[in-house]
Amino acid sequence: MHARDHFQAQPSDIFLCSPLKTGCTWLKALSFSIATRTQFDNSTSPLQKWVPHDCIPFLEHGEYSTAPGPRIPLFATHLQYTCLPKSIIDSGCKIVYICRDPKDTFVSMWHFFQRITKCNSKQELGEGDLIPIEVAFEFFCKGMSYYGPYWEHVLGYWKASLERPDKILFLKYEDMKRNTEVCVMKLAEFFGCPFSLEEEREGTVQKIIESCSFEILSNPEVNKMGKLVRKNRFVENNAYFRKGKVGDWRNYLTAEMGMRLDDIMEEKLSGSGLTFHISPQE
Ligand code: PAP
Repeated sequence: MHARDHFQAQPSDIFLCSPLKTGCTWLKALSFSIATRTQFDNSTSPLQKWVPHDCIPFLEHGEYSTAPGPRIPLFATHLQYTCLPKSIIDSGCKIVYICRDPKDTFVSMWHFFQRITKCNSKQELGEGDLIPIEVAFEFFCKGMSYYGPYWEHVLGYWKASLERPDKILFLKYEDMKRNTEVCVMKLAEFFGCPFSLEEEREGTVQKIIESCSFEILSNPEVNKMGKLVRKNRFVENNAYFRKGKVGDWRNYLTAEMGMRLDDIMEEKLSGSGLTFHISPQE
């Protein structure tokens, strides 16, 4: 509501949108590196001292006016498409959306909530500990989830991307894992700053991919030891870097739970052309 009432998008602004836990941190790091590649190299990159969430601020909580990172026309949000501030659509801003297999998304979210701690709480346990995974799974399947039901979130952006493919780039975490290079090239083109032949020859694309890989990105001190404080809660930055794997849900959900969520998604997405079929090898 704050962003809706106060945020005024400029036509050149680009928005990175996602449900929770679908690869936003990674997408922010890649996008930031692509957009600022002529200003910074690996050693001078603000990603060395700021967590990606501080390099590209969220619209939520009005963070865009207080984020410590350098000012670039990139913003992020977890809001559903229909909840975006009107000026983003009216100004014809570009949007990159990333989503993920809902089973892995749910498992990632469940873990993450256990890492959220109240600032003045003496409790060692995070709030998520209060909810067993089976109970949380029921909520997720019923659509009770942060930023709304998962299927509504993806469908809103999916339909908009079909209507305005020049303005909305729709990505999946699994595709980005499988072929990061193609996604990075697509992102650069979409941002309006494609890689030149010289940059390709010099390996700029590979350098960006490498610097944003799970292993490297999770390594700077700020991402190992830093904290993100939000109102009366905080999260250690290393909670944004758990495993970064496709198919980790198998370690936490039964096959039946997996099938149930697949069935729900199939029903909710039917006729849309969007699917989340992931091959077992992944
Ligand atoms: P957010 O919604 O709180 O911003 P987000 O970054 O979207 O979280 O998702 C976090 C997931 O991305 C984590 O997945 P996991 O719990 O299944 O491990 C996190 O590990 C993963 N992730 C973070 N950085 C990277 C990266 N560089 N490459 C691949 N995956 C990553």
